[in-house]
Amino acid sequence: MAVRRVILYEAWVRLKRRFETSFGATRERPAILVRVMGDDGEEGWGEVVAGEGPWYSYETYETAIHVLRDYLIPIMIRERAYNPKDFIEAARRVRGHNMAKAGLEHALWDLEARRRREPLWRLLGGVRDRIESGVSIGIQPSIEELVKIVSNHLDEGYRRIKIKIKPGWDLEPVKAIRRELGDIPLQVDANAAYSLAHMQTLTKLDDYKLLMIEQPLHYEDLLDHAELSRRLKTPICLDESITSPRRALEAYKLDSAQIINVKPGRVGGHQESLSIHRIWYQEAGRPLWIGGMLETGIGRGHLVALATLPGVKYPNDISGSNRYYEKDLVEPEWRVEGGYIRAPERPGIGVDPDLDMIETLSKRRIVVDLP
Ligand code: OSB
Ligand code: MG
Repeated sequence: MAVRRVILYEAWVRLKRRFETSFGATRERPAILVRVMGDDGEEGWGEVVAGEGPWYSYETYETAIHVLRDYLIPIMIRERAYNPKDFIEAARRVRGHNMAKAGLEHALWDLEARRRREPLWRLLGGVRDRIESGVSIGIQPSIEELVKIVSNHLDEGYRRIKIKIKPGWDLEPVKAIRRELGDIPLQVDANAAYSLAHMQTLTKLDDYKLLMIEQPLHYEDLLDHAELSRRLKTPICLDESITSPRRALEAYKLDSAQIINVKPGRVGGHQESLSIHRIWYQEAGRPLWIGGMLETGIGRGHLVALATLPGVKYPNDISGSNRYYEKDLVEPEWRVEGGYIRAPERPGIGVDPDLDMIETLSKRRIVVDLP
């Protein structure tokens, strides 16, 4: 079975609240949606998680559109690589641009699962029908505000709190949360804002019984993280530094981290995520969890599917639609109940894109009809 048309939508969505990390803040953001339409009338959807600017990674929504339109879609067509595994093999010629690759690969996975009338999570090898939901909280204007937000999310049932930190917003917020809210499941994410020169602060953070410290050091580093791992009791979790299965293997061999956050966009899609799962969990026996990039409900569906894998041992950065958006782009919206999101039994990602809403929010639409 083949694909007859691909549509890229540049939809602009507005977060309920501004989301600030050590690398910048965002409120209005582009969601690049990839729609593949099969010759059998079935279709599949993916989402490119590249941001407006090259802050989290070098990719931006514009580079992703360029690479998809001018390289990845033509490669898919030329090689007739319409199933996700063939596509990702053919796409290896393109170096990097993992978020662009993942957007199209995910759409092909969703198409494949819908054609088989199977939930995507089962096709990927998932083993649970609900996933643990955590919440990632940006840097706030004040400690009081932060504590209030954390407390509200705990009341909503979220099973773990992650707060963003940066030099100057680290010990005080953590101390305040511990003082006000006690021994809650808490972790921090620095998005690469520190170096080994910050050892004093990092050592103090080590005393707060955090579940983990996520990506404290440089975004490409493995060596300094290995050094830091040896010096702290708190587990180190890598995010930005793990961009491929090869990097995961290196991180294991160097002991750079005890845990990794797998974001399929960052590593080039589901197939690459499964390879990382094999290396990190099945071979090395280490735990992982699934990270997020403030996706709309479409990208979130792909995250939910991956979070059913057996190596996922911590709550994920996969929250309910209402934590991000006034109204999500999918029906039904993603809901957290008692701290969990149900993995849908419906085929594919298990939710349907709201086409009217997507058309309305799209500033640009690129249609590629296959010959
Ligand atoms: O580092 O995990 C991160 C959002 C954008 C860019 C990087 C990160 C994040 C998050 C949000 O932490 C997680 C979510 O989607 O809820
Ligand atoms: Mg992170």
